[in-house]
Amino acid sequence: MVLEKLGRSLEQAIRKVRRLPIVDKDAINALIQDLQRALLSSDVKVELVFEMTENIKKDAMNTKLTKAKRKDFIIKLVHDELIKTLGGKPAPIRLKSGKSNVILLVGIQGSGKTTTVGKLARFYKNKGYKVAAVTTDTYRPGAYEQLVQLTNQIDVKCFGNPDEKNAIKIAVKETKKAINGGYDIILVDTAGRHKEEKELMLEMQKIESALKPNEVILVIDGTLGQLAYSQAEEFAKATNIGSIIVTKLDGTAKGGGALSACAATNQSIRFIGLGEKIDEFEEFDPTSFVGTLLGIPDIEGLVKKVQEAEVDIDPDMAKRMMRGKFTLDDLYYQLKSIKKVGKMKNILAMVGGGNIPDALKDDAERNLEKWEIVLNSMTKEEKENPKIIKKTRKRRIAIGSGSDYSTINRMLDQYNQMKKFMKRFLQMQKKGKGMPGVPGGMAQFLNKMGKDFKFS
Ligand SMILES: Nc1nc2c(ncn2[C@@H]2O[C@H](COP(=O)(O)OP(=O)(O)O)[C@@H](O)[C@H]2O)c(=O)[nH]1
Ligand SMILES: [Mg+2]
Repeated sequence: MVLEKLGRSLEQAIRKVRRLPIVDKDAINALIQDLQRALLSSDVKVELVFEMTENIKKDAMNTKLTKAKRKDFIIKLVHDELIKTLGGKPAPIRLKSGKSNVILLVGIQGSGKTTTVGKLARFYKNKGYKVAAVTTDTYRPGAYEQLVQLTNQIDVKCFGNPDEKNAIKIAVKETKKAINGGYDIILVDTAGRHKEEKELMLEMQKIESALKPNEVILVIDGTLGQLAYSQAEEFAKATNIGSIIVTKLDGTAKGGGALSACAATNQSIRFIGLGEKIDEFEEFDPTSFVGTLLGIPDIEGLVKKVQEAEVDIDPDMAKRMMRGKFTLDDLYYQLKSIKKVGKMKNILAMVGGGNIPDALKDDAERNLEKWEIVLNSMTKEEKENPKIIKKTRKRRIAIGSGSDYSTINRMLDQYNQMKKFMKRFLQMQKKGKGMPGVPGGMAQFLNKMGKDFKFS
């Protein structure tokens, strides 16, 4: 397993909590100590460890839940904090079909770029893409042969020119050849010597501006631990890093430090390298990664259970709301996500102190599908600013969606009420009056948002 030692100590800490008859203050303090020890020994930065554990402690101490739910809640706090530390799941690379997509790999020598080009080629080939590799490394003797050998294993074409000494020329010429060859994905390997070398950074910049890749991926050696931070920063200054691949996570005790350091640079980690072999590589998904680390295979089940006691708000929507924006789409998605959990009434009651009439709540649950059809007949402008929906527009929407006026009116009513309700909720937050019964995660989240958006 990756980060075996860290995983073992985290799992032990979680098991300890699970075994306790009740989770009291002492138990929380003991858990915090266990977590700190585990994270520090995985080379996670001291400040970050304290910030993480402080967050967990605060939420764990301040949240009132029933005894049974409390255990799961605290485990989920740990889980969420770890995921937050690892950054979210990156959006997939935007690959255009019918076009050649160029992915440029950068990083210092020995970080594992060439190996990773082979791994990526295999990964995308298995997904059905026509993949080619380009090597532009003119520094390392045998760099060209290294990649040829790797790509031969998986029957992927490798472009390069061992006789040319100018890396930028190679990059341009050989990538062009690959584009003409009609490849879907072209993986460009580069040289890397030392992060301080200005020349190297300049070369990267030139290759980037010549090739205009779909994505630049930084390859970082996981054995660096928290030192990965400064390296990632250095490269991010020079090139447009889109994501990071952390290699050599097999057999290093410092993986936690490397992963958290990379995430701290605000780049997402897209893949991780787990060995020298071409298939020792996987997509990085913080949720399942943390689930494995904590020894909680069914994190979904646990999350669901805790969700029943917790309010879940889409952070993007919350941000828009904080700026006073709340659209019909927001209403729809919010209700839909709540409906999925099947606890809409409880949740609305929880955040609103029961101020939304029952009839209204039931109405939303029942009408969600009808609303979807109505929404599909509306323009973006109308959804963002429903005020403009007057007679003529309403008629058009009714005809377009095959709905009657009452459905549309009902939805607009719901929207207005919900908007009013949200406004009141936000005002209360602004005044620092917490909502009774709102669990810590939500309250903390909104407080943080409040700070970000400077309420006063
Ligand atoms: N254990 C392990 N070794 C790796 C991994 N990725 C690369 N390596 C090794 O690291 C060394 C340098 O890799 P290379 O791809 O040549 O790095 P480059 O200089 O950045 O192109 C080689 O010996 C690789 O086999 C990995 O995920 N795990
Ligand atoms: Mg190389």
